[in-house]
Amino acid sequence: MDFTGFEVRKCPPTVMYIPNFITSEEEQRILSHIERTPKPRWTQLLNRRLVNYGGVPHPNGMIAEEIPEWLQIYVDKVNNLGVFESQNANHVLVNEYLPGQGILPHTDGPLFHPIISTISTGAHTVLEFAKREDTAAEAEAGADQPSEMPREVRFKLLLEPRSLLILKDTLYSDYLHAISETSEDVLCDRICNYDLCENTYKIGDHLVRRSPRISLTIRNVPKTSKMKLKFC
Ligand SMILES: O=C(O)CCC(=O)C(=O)O
Repeated sequence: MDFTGFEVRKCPPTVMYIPNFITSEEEQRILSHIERTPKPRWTQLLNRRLVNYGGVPHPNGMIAEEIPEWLQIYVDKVNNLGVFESQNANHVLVNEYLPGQGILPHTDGPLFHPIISTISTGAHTVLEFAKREDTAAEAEAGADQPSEMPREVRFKLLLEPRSLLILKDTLYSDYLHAISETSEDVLCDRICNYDLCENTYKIGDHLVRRSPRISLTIRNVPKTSKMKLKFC
């Protein structure tokens, strides 16, 4: 796919934002599958809950598991765009955020091929970016080792429901991303993808109330292994 028209030009390379990547019917189907996810499948964190599909990424290699068909459809849809170049996505992280919840500044770290694709469903959010300090801790960081250091937010992206976001290059390697723990977002001039959004927004004191949001972060985990069964 030619992404030229979807590149967010006002931030460092490379961000692609595709509004309405999925239809409302597809969004509803995803939300109803997620709603039916058994409670024990969820990992409850302080500020969100999540489910891994495809396996749990690990430095020794992810033990690959089959992604359910209802979800594989969207992994294929992203793979078919050629997002992961010569690779294919093999992992989906489902995050659920209630109003007031978010994710601390982090990089996705070395367990993933350095390209992130995220489908947003349910509601919007605002993703914030800060420049990474060049510390060994941050170089090794992942979403499980976030940074609580106060940092200057350099720019933001408004992620509307049904959109696809792709992050790679300098933006993957040199920037932390985060979602503030707030119940409403201010549409400020640091949001740099208004021109690509589905809707027209008014910059100013306009506040947008958050509702529950489910994100599907679709990535490639290069190091995988098959489950070894040991018989004695
Ligand atoms: O929910 C999102 O859009 C971001 C998720 C994320 O950054 C992560 O899980 O590492």
